[in-house]
Amino acid sequence: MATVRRTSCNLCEAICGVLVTVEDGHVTDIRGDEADPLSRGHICPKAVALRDLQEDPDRLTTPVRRTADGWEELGWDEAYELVAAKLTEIQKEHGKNSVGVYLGNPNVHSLGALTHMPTAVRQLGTRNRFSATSVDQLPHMLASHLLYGHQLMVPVADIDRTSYLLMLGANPLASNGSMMTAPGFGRRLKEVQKRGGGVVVIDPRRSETAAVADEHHFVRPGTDAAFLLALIHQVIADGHARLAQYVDGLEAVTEATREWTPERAAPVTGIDADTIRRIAREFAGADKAACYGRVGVSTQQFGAVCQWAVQVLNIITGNLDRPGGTMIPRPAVDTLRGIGRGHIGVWKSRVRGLPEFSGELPASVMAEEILTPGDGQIRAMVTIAGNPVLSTPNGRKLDEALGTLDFMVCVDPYINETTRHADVILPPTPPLERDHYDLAFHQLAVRNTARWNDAVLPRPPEARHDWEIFRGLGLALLRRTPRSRRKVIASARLRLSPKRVVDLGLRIGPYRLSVGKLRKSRGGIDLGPLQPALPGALRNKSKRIDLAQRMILDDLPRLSAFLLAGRNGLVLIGRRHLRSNNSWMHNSARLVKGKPRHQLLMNPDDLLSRDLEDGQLVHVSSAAGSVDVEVAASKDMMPGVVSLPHGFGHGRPGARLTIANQVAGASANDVTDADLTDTLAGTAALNGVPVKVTAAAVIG
Ligand SMILES: Nc1nc2c(c(=O)[nH]1)N[C@H]1C(S)=C(S)[C@@H](COP(=O)(O)OP(=O)(O)OC[C@H]3O[C@@H](n4cnc5c(=O)[nH]c(N)nc54)[C@H](O)[C@@H]3O)O[C@H]1N2
Ligand SMILES: Nc1nc2c(c(=O)[nH]1)N[C@H]1C(S)=C(S)[C@@H](COP(=O)(O)OP(=O)(O)OC[C@H]3O[C@@H](n4cnc5c(=O)[nH]c(N)nc54)[C@H](O)[C@@H]3O)O[C@H]1N2
Ligand code: SF4
Ligand SMILES: [Mo]
Repeated sequence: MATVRRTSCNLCEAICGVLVTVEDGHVTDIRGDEADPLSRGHICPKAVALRDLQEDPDRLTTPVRRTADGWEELGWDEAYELVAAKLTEIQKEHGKNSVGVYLGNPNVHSLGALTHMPTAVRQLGTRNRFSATSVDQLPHMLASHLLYGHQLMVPVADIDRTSYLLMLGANPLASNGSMMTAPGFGRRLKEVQKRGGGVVVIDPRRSETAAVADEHHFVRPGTDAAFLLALIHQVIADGHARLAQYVDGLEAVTEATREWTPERAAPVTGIDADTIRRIAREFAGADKAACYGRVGVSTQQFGAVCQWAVQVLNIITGNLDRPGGTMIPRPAVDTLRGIGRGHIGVWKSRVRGLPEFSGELPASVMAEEILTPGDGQIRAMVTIAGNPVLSTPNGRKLDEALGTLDFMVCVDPYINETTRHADVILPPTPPLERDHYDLAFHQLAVRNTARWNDAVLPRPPEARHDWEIFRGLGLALLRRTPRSRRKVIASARLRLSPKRVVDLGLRIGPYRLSVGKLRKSRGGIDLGPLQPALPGALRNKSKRIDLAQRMILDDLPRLSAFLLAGRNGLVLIGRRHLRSNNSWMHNSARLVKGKPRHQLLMNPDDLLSRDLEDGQLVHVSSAAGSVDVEVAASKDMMPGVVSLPHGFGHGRPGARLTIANQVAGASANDVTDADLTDTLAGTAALNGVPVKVTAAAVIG
């Protein structure tokens, strides 16, 4: 008999409500849930892959251990004991920091990981913690920490009410939006236009989003900071800056941006001065405007300056905290409460001296921390929901480094490019077998809503949820530590179920909800549009916003020097595709079907001047490494810029994934350079990597 169950897709930040049809224990259909107050029926092709994940023969369901004769299954309790014993032994001999941890992207999409993983990881007490944050949204978090007193208080563009949206380095038509939960982003953009509003996209590639915008301007990768500073300069010069009474520091910003004129920005960015001036005036003049910058302006050498400047532009034009501008969501569980306000530079990485941010070191230093001998060298790694061999810069070097470890454990359902180095792999249940409440993305959503989802399918008896794995591992580690109050609290935390944690959070949250109340609602509860919340919601002690952040202003001379040095050759940037999800799910044939999309995109003039032809195999090389990949001519590329998607380039020996042809190709991160970072906070500069492109050598 067929039953239809409600849940949400957690594959990206849009958290769409979906209806899943189950017949005889198998999923037979997945569609959008019209009753969902946030997603209103929207889904994308990735949702069908939820079903493929469920039935995927490549997916592990029980722990495995590496032996001389290959992978061997083992029991859960045995696995926890083995892992805890090994990690404790290595730490006893070489110190706490000898164990490194990488936390990958899917952790933020899993309720059980968010409720239980931090407690388990804390038991390791290591400073060598890394995560996808430093190859992603770190600059947003730094800007929020500095300006609003909390790393996760990130204002979102109020897209449903705005009349002018300026987007830099974001392609929501492929990504479905990020650091901004707005399911059906494309439809919401159209609604902006229907209301008579304008959408302006700044991107070195005429992306899918640029194609539907009212205006698109190419920008030289990594130079957006000059564009944004010029906008700020112009708004101030025109006398259009209007500050809320709780904002300070305009004088210092005026002074710091005095020289950053549109005329100065024009030659370096490639956007002419009149256009910059016009955009500044339209932005300041719009009755409601929002500036939003995403991955393209975060994972570059001046990501922190960019994200600060995005905020400053919104603040000085009076758009922060007003409907149609940028606003701070108020989710039913106050996620910020349980998470620290953030800190930077409290310690530095051992080898290169890059700063920690909120307890994590930049992923760019991971390989060198494993490979460089000495006190504090990493000898064992724990990876949780991450595939850093494909996802972090200079992945080849990391790949080699992982091969030298004394021990590695991965919490991951697949044997892939990274986990093939593991000694033990602990696979969690797939999304449809788990309960879900979205702790992360309601905090970034363009409308306040709340939804609890019971698991659609039962967990098979031999499988474990991720939170059960963290409980098992955490308790096994705790058994090896002396008695303390801290230990008692940690054990108690690990024993609570995620449902209990969410229920408590809902009850003490701003709307006094409960799991029971949410369960009774069809598709979730609508808590209404975003509401003004400042200055009350600010988490810094002064309850004021200081625009003049020393750390950022002191970084401007580095920006000047970078721009002055100029660049002649090609630079590499990244991209995403709708039918591809970071470094995984490429074994879902239904998801990745269609035309190949692994190619290096290059402007036809750049091909011509190098005597290269559309479709041929080319050699792409940087200071860090090289790949051979097919090139595709594309007029959508800015001259001088080439683009490769990340997460491709599977098929390393030992990985056990049935990858479809469409995602063959090469890993962009075999070319990106771990030495190229935004030194201010250590974010990887994955965009704007200087490269050479030549014909690939013909073998044979
Ligand atoms: N060149 C370049 N590199 C990039 C980017 C780019 O734009 N360009 N983008 C960066 C960004 S924004 C990010 S977020 C990172 C992402 O990079 P990662 O942090 O590596 O995350 P994913 O690529 O999503 O890898 C997912 C891993 O988690 C496993 N997994 C999937 N679901 C679960 C689960 O529920 N539980 C557990 N335990 N494991 C699971 C998968 O098998 C896979 O190994 O890549 C970054 N790398
Ligand atoms: N289908 C799908 N959806 C996803 C993902 C996925 O892999 N597949 N990944 C998810 C993750 S982890 C994230 S973080 C989000 C990211 O979501 P987005 O930020 O929307 O990411 P992208 O689609 O990579 O878009 C980045 C854009 O920045 C441009 N760009 C590159 N360099 C520069 C630059 O220097 N300046 C400017 N102005 N632009 C630049 C690129 O051309 C590209 O169009 O997407 C999420 N959603
Ligand atoms: S946009 Fe697609 S992948 Fe993202 S949550 Fe919705 S259905 Fe899932
Ligand atoms: Mo990301």
